Amino acid sequence: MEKIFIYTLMIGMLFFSCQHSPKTTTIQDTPKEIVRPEFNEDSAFAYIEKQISFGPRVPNTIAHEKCADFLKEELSKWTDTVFVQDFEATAYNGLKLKSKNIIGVFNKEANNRILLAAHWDSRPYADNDKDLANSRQAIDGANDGGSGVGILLEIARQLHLQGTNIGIDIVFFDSEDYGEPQDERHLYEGENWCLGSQYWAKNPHLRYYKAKYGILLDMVGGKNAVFCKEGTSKYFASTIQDKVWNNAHKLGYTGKFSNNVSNAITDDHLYVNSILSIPMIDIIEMPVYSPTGFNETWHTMNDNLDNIDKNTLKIVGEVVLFTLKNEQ
Ligand code: AHN
Ligand code: ZN
Repeated sequence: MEKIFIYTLMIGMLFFSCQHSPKTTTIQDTPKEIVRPEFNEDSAFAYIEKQISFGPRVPNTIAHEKCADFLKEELSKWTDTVFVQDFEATAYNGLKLKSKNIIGVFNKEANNRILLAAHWDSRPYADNDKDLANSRQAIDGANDGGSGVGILLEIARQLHLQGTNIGIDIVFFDSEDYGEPQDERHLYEGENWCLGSQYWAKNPHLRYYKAKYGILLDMVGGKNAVFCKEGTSKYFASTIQDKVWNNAHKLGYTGKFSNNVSNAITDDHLYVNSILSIPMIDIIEMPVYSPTGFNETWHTMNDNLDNIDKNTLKIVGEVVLFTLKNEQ
């Protein structure tokens, strides 16, 4: 009788303790809940599709002009203020490029600001295509140009729906990709890439423009893309880079945001760092064993919609939005 009583008591205690143990652990360590932000990759993809529908967005073409109108219209749906900077850039060969940086602003008055950017022009030359006959053909730039803009337009839409307390500036740089073709590289020198960001860094849309940091998106829609820590970003803004990569890891994207370091490149963030002294990182796909440094479609006719991966768009979109939410 006594034994039965003890067993009953023990089983009861076991039951009691099992029921209550989870509660005890949550009180002891209250990990901050990870809230996955809402980001619609179908919408980001549709934004890429729309850009491509105009034709290659090469400066001095009708397609480029039409796309500029679209970007301005779309940004004005979601942001508070839109600025368009008209300027004439000079290409490597002396050609004057009618260029436009397009800027959408949330909370113009806020001091706490984050800068987001991508280039919106597309390259006039498929000079990395294995078919040499294509070396002066303009590319769709679905990934190179289109993907960063697509993700940022979707982020703008989500920020409009979800709200933001901090200031956010979305800058679409023009004339990034009009650098000299590979087979004429020996004929030219100078800083012939990233003409829009060079202009903007010297002439920001507001005179005393300042942001806590910036994130550039470039080639963020590739199939099975992995993002390494790009060297120029590491040199100027390693704290920001580590923060963004840690955020990616918190969201479960450890394999996609690798701690491997890739080469330091000249991209739009270089000029924001060196001229404006705003620490800015580049999220850019640079596969480790790639001969060009970039993915296989880079500056080829294959940089088209067929080679865009919605899953990559989703991952990058979530990581950037999550980073913004953590600054609120
Ligand atoms: C150069 O290859 C000089 N810069 C890489 C930046 C780039 C080109 N991003 C897209 N296209
Ligand atoms: Zn390019």
